[in-house]
Amino acid sequence: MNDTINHINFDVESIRKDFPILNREVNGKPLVYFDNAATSQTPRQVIDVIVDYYTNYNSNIHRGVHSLSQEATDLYEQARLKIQEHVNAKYNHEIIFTSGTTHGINLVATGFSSLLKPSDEVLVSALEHHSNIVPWQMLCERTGALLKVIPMNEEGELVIDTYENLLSEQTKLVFVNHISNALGTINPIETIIKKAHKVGAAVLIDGAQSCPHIKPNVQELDVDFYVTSAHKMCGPTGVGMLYGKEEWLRKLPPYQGGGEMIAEVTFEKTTYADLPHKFEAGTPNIAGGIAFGAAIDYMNKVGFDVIATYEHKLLEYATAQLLAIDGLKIYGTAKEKTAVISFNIEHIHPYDIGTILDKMGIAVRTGHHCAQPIMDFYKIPGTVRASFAFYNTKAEIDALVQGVKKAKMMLS
Ligand code: C6P
Repeated sequence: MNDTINHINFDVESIRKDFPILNREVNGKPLVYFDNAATSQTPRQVIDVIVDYYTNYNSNIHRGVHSLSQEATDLYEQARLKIQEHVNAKYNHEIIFTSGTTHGINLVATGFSSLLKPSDEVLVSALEHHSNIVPWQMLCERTGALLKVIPMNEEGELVIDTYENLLSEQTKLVFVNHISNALGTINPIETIIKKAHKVGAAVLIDGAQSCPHIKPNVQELDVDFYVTSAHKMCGPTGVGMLYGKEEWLRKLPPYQGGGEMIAEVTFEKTTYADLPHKFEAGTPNIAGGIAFGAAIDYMNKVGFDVIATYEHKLLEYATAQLLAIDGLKIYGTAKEKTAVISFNIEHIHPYDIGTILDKMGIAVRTGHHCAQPIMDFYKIPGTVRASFAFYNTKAEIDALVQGVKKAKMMLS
């Protein structure tokens, strides 16, 4: 049956059949999974790829002349090409496999240690996840560079006028997320990148929350670094990617030393492998990398345009329904936002609401969402966060709204 939420003709029931976990019950109730911003669910098509790897060609890559190793290497490198195509990178060697967004950011932040001096400045946005704050603070501690913050407003949008004033010839790096995990705000990264480049600063975009909803075009954006995690977009945990412009990846030193990242090793001197292997020391998450490619295939088959339109309808519907609950406040009301609703109910702790919802089989995240500065801005300990994906339904939102009403009654 099609979900005709506001006349969108999207066969969500057929999509849901791809996700085995959506059939399970939690606490005796059908699972309603609204914690997609933490990690998305995995379709059978991706699970099968992982099972196939361990069943049929489990072996190390780039090392063996034997057939299994070559099969695994071919499929792993095909996955790199899928990621390249997905983000429209110019070269496949600009795609570095990582263990996820956090790894990608740390790789770049560590690499900049030798490129910054104490008079340099780096800009971070007020809307960042801790992963896009702490590595840069550590970089500033190492180099003496100054960390400045692009402020946010009450709606959860960045204040671009102030950003412009913060930029100067001292600014060497700007790092902003494409979409805020805590509020769902879509940041104006095109403008942010253009303005940073005018003063000669490089830009890293944290795409952990954008890749499930938007196909980024790194060449059109002219972004220097773009990072994401496969597990936010129907792929497995423990794998992700760093896109870096070739010139930057050549400039940065290797992040880790080890096997496969070298050209030649003697006790006197080691020379490094060319890109992308210079940044890929050790045995990677091979099944994960191949499954990352399968997840991209799956999402492309569903279609990013359809996903964005459908999820937006879910967002509009859920926002209206939740706002009708007396005392409920939504944090993050940006004009441009994805399907994330962060909310609180007057005088009730978010954790208590989350716990009661769980008893009803409804999974949401509660707390600061690894974005404590945002919670400090609103002077709250945390929020309840419901984050939607294209396999969620209007009926599930109705269940959430009923659940929140019940939780409010029990806790007031
Ligand atoms: N946010 C959330 O519940 P990793 O853990 O490396 O895959 O992703 C880190 C990360 C970085 N940036 C943003 C914007 C993110 O949302 C996340 C992960 C999850 O919001 C888990 S904390």
